[in-house]
Amino acid sequence: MDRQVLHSGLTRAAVALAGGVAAMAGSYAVVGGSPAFVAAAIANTTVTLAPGFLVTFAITVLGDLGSKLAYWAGLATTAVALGLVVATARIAIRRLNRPLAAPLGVAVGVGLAAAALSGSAVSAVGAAVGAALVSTVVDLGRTDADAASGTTDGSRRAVLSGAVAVAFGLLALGGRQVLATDREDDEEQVPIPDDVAAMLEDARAKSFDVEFLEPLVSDQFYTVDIANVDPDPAREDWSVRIHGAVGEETTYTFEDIDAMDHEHRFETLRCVGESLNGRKMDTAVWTGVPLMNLLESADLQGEYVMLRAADGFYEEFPVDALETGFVAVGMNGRSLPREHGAPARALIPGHWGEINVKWLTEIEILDEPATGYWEKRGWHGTGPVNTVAKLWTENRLDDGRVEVAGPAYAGTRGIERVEVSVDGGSTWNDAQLSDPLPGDDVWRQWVYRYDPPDGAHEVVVRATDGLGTLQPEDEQRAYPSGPSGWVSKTVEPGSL
Ligand SMILES: Nc1nc2c(c(=O)[nH]1)N[C@H]1C(S)=C(S)[C@@H](COP(=O)(O)O)O[C@H]1N2
Ligand SMILES: [Mo]
Repeated sequence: MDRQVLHSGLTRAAVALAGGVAAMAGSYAVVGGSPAFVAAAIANTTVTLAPGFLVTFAITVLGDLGSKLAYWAGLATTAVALGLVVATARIAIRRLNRPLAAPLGVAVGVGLAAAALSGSAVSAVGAAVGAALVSTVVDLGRTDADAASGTTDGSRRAVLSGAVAVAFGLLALGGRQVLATDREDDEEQVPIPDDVAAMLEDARAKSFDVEFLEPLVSDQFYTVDIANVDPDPAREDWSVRIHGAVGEETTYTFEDIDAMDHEHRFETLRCVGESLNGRKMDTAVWTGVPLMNLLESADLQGEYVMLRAADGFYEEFPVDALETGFVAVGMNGRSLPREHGAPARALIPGHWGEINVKWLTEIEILDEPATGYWEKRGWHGTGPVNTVAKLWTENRLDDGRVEVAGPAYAGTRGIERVEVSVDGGSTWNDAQLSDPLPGDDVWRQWVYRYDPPDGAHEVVVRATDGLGTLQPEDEQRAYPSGPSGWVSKTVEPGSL
């Protein structure tokens, strides 16, 4: 191929891609990482359309990296798609030979495409401005010499468009950051209610004084989402509809729920897809109303329930589990954070995390069993959690002893005992347990301190639940029914 043609083709592609990136940045600047972000639809589709085995592989093997990869793939696809729109608009408009035609054409083309992708006019305007900016600067950068010779310095224009896109992108990110910090500051101004503050203090007092051990109310609560960009429904627009096999269909707005009596509960969540000694298990103080208060007047006539959410997630389970369920609107004394399901989520005590549906929109009562989002993909994550004692922390104490510690959790069965072996499982010793927090579905901490043998040795931990059942030793991977087995770790006292 003619080098000149190849060269100008590459330049065009670079300008188009820079336009696509700037369009994304423009959209992000005005709507942030909300569902109206122009890349949200494509990023979320990658997960929804991916085959079940691939999603399972991503969750169990890649973990959080998997969802990051999916998000970046979504961003890249969006940049290329919008870049194609930029390129098409520029080629179509060039023939007009009017100075304002190119940016206007790009703005209209990208604006329409972005509106279709995001369903948001504001987001589309942001995208249009970004793409048009790149297009304009690149055309202004065409020097008189270029014009006179009829050629353009392709590399220079490619670099110029890239620089504009990057500069604009940084500006957009910076602007968002400032806005986000302002909002956090506002949130921190609101005092935590006294009764929640007392519960948080209780948890702090009952947490072991073990260095590097996460306290009984988690510092960092894990998140698991099917969407790369979470829903962000406004409170005023939110409602939950109770329908299906019911005598009386009802809908509650946020205001309705806000007006009801609120309770505060300690509750632990654990994801069925986590690794045996993983970190997708956490505890918070949740504020909300018992689900039964909402269902009272509905007259339930079916045996099963399907909870549905604003992100397209849905999970089914036996209706009995609703009896102790909760609709949470607050977490640790603040309003429920977006990533945990704002404005309202379900909490179903003792069950795996997945049926604790976030961004709850529907409670549908069913006559017949149905299949939930993860069950369609092969998981069995709607039942009670497995018993586990985790080994999260190993410390060397000043007196030479070794201190091992972690959380233990068995859902509503509770934890009665945790034993530790420091000789690979031959002999067992009772660990000390933290005083139980009030609540029917809360983890406890365990700690064990011992004089270590010389050199590396195998520490094994096992829990007994409140029914007196010892945690099974048999090791099972997370897929499909949640991890099980005794956690064990090689401890080398010399390296602690
Ligand atoms: N709407 C919705 N609810 C959801 C999910 C989701 O992707 N969408 N993930 C579920 C899973 S798999 C888990 S483990 C828990 C995690 O809750 P968290 O993100 O607040 O920790 O939420 C559950 N509820
Ligand atoms: Mo989960």
